Amino acid sequence: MKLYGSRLSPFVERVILAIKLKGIDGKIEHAAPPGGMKSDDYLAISPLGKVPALEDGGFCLPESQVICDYLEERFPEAPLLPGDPEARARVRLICRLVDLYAFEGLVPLFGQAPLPEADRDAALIADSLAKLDTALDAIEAVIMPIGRAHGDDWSLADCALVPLFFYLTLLMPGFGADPTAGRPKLHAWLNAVADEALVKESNAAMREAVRAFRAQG
Ligand SMILES: N[C@@H](CCC(=O)N[C@@H](CS)C(=O)NCC(=O)O)C(=O)O
Repeated sequence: MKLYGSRLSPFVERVILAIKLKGIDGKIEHAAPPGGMKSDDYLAISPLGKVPALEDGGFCLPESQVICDYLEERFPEAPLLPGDPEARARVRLICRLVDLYAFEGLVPLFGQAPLPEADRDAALIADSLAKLDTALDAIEAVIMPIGRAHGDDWSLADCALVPLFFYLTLLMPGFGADPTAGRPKLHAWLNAVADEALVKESNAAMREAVRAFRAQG
């Protein structure tokens, strides 16, 4: 199986975390999109020209959460969805809140962060931070109070939250905001997972990818 995309992308990183938690690293070859993200070759693999995409034999699959769901069914050992319907729904809800609402708030901050204060778009930033507040409050309402996102075991919710929080903690302080302020459950979750080897390795790999990206200028 081939996974396209680098660890600069929080969407690629979500899939990499699922792969590591499932212990299937050995089955996965990592690759850059052939000819670039908008090349004909890569558009045949990922019609929107985005990363990640997974290739499994002749089957090509874009969209990080759909890839994670596919891996969950393809490799049911080391499950990343709990057995109980309510707990499964909580995990899926966190993934959905991350995808539909948190990234909507985060994405504009990528463009604003490198700009000098005077060149920043204050209205866009205020709108982004408000969207992030709404998304993070919704996640705070559903996340479990201790341990991993849904309790004792790793789940697809952690795979979605770890790379999201890498970028939130990197970018939000530069705009005077803190992603866990007033959100005790998310604060506890972040503290609990930050000490895990899996998360340390993920954060280090993403930091290095950001450094390399910035060094390109
Ligand atoms: N909803 C998609 C988002 C993927 C996405 O936006 N990937 C970015 C990299 S972080 C990308 O490929 N951007 C290139 C582009 O939009 O042209 C997923 O979950 O996989």
